[in-house]
Amino acid sequence: DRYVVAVVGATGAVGNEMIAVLEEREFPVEKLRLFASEKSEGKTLQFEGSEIPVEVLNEDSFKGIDIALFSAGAERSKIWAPIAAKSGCVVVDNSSQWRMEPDVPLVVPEVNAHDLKWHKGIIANPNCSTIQMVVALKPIHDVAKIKRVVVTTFQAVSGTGKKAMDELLQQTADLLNFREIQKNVYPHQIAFNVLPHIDKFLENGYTKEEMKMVNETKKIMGDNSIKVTATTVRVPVFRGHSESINIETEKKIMPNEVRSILSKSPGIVVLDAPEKNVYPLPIDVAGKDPVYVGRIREDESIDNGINMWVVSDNLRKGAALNAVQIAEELIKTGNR
Ligand code: 2RA
Repeated sequence: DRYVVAVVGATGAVGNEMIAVLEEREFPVEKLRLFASEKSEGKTLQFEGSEIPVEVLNEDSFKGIDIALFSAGAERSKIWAPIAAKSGCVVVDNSSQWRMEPDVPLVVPEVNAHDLKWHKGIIANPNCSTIQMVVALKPIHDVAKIKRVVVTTFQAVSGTGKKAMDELLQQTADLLNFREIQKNVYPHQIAFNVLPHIDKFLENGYTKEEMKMVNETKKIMGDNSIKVTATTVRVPVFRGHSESINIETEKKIMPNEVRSILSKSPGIVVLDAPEKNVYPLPIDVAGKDPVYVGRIREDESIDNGINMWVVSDNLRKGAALNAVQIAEELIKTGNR
C-alpha cells in the first residue's frame, strides 16, 4: 500500500527534517502534501526528485490524506489536528499541545509502541529532550526498575528553530569582530554563554521544558512511580542535545551490565571508552538516527545509582525521525 502524507509546518527546521526522513527511509508515499503559513505560500520543496508546492491550510485540506505529520506549534495544532482527525487522517503531532491528553498516546516506538493501538486519530510526539532520555532509560528500567531520575540537559539552539540558529551564528561573528550583538530570540547572549531557561517559568520555579521531561517520562514509561527532576539549559551548539542523567534503581545494576544491555537495545549506540577520549559529542551526532550513550559509571554517593551521558540529534530522533517511525509502526500494525 502507499499513502497520501501531509507535512504541516513543512518549512520549519523540523518540517524540513520530516521531508528528508520520509525520503531517506523510503516511506511508501503515494503523494506528499506540504502546508505552511501564508508567508511560505507558493514556495516549493524537494521530495523524491520533484518540486512540491507549499499550500496554506483550509477546512478541506485534509480530505484524502491518510497521515499528517505536524510540526507547526501548539496553537496551530490545537485548531487543525482535530479537523485533520475528523477528515479521517491520523495525525502525528510534534507540538506540546496534545501530549498529556488522556486519549492521546505519547509514543517513542522503542519504548511504548503498544500504546499506538488505542489512538483516536491524534498521536503525540514527545519533546526532543524526553525522547532521547526514555530511549536510554527503558532498557535499564525493564531490568532494574528506575526509582528516580535527575537530569540536566545541554540543548542546541535548533530546538528553538531557524531564527535561533541565525542568532547564534550572528552573535558569534559579531563578538569575534568586536561588534555590538543583537538579542532577539533569547533574553541573554547565547554565544559563548549558557542559559538555564528553556520555555516559560512556572509557579514551582521550573520551566515548561523541565516539567515536560518530568510529566512525559512517566506517561511514556507507563509508570507514575518514577520520580523525575530536570534542569534544562540552552547551550551555543547548533544541533544535538546532550544530557547528564543520574538514575537510582530498585536493585543494584553495575555499569558493565548497563553497557551490555544498552548496546543490545534498539535505537542506541554505546560510545563509552573515556580512557581513549571516546564519549558522545553533539558535533558527531548531527544528522544521525541513534541515541548515543557514554560516561556510564556508578554513582558512588548512593547504593543503587548510575550516571550516564546521552546525546542525540534533536531534529531527527528528537522530532522528525520519531514521528516517521510512529507512522511506520502505524502502517505496519494496521493502526493507520
Ligand atoms: C527546545 N525541546 O529544544 C524544545 C522544543 N523543541 O527548544
